[in-house]
Amino acid sequence: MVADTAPGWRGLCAPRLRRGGYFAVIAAVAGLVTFGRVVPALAESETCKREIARSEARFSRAKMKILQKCWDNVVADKKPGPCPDPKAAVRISVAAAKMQNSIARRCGGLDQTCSVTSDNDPLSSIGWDIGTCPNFEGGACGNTIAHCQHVSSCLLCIDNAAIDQAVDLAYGSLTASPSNSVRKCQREIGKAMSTFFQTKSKLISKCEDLVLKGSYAGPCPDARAAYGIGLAEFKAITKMCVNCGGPDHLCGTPDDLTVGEIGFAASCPPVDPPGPPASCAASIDTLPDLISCVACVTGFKVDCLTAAGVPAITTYPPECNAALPTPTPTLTATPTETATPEETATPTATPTETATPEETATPTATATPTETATPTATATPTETATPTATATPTETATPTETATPTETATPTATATPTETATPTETPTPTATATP
Ligand SMILES: [Ca+2]
Ligand SMILES: [Ca+2]
Repeated sequence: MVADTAPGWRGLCAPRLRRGGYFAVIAAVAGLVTFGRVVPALAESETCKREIARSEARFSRAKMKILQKCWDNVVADKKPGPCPDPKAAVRISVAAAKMQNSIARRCGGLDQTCSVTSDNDPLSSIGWDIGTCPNFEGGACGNTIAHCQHVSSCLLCIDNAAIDQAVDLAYGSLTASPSNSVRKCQREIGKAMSTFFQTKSKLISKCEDLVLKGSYAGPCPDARAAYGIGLAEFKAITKMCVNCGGPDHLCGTPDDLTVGEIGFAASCPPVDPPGPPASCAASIDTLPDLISCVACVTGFKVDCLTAAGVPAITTYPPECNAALPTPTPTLTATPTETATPEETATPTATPTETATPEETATPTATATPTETATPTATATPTETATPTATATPTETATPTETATPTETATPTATATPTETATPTETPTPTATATP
């Protein structure tokens, strides 16, 4: 199944690009007729397509960051939780409205309104003539797509579902702890997750934008992005190991914080990242299990979200809409998510949209350890430190983090992605639990 999807994931760029070329020819001819003026339809369609992809990625990153910061304050005992708190909820609503507005502006024609369709970029011209939203994990994101406002609704729904799940995974099961070192570890897990999400999203989006505007044939991620993604994942794993791995700052050694001390789901959600890597499903018994799960699931989210935004150049991987056997714990209360205001200036009020009201989930109790404010000096001491986080696995043979793209000697801080480097992109360690 995985092998089957890989070609689809990559393969559709060529025909779409050819179509872009076709339009370019039309534009050129029409341009002659109109005395050198470029036919706006092409430029607008391309602008619209790119704006959809860009604004989706921007929203997903904004929401991730807002929730992560909110939860970070909760774990640090600076705020009571749960998240999003009212302030975070407003910020998320604003980000959602921004996305809707920018799509309406770029895709809605002269009136900049999606629901008045006569002047819109036709959905077929932007690759969004897909009928219905491709959904996420068998959820509720299957709305009809008849115009660009429905595109916004679709992407917001998918983004919300995916990010809520990733955030729940990182923060939703944390054990309340008076220990500064435990809390530091807990905070670092969420932070590393969010940072990896941001970086991977940016890299893939950048690549996709090149494809959308016709300056790169695809597929995405290209080698450069893949290297950057591998490096970002490696850094995330290293950070988590440094902060959760106990005095030796290594994962898979006896002094690690235990899963019980940290608090985490008993098993990793069985999401299946598009392409070669296997399902993230695994029982979470050790710190390496936990870290592998966070990295795997986070990578999966970005793969799906970045694909959802660009139907013109890639098919939505079927893995992204595979229903999960067990509903993931929904601990992020998100009571206000529904706010996402309708786009303005809609003369013919389309009452259908009511963006994603299903968000109101159980506001269950979360970490919020009470005593000792001491905000745990999360100095993140060793950014560079121990790039060989598991180089010395010592006993217990846990294969853990070693899968990272190390082969190319000391990735450390130098970044400078040398295209050659291991375009593996999915170093997720898949720690085989060795109880
Ligand atoms: Ca319009
Ligand atoms: Ca350790």
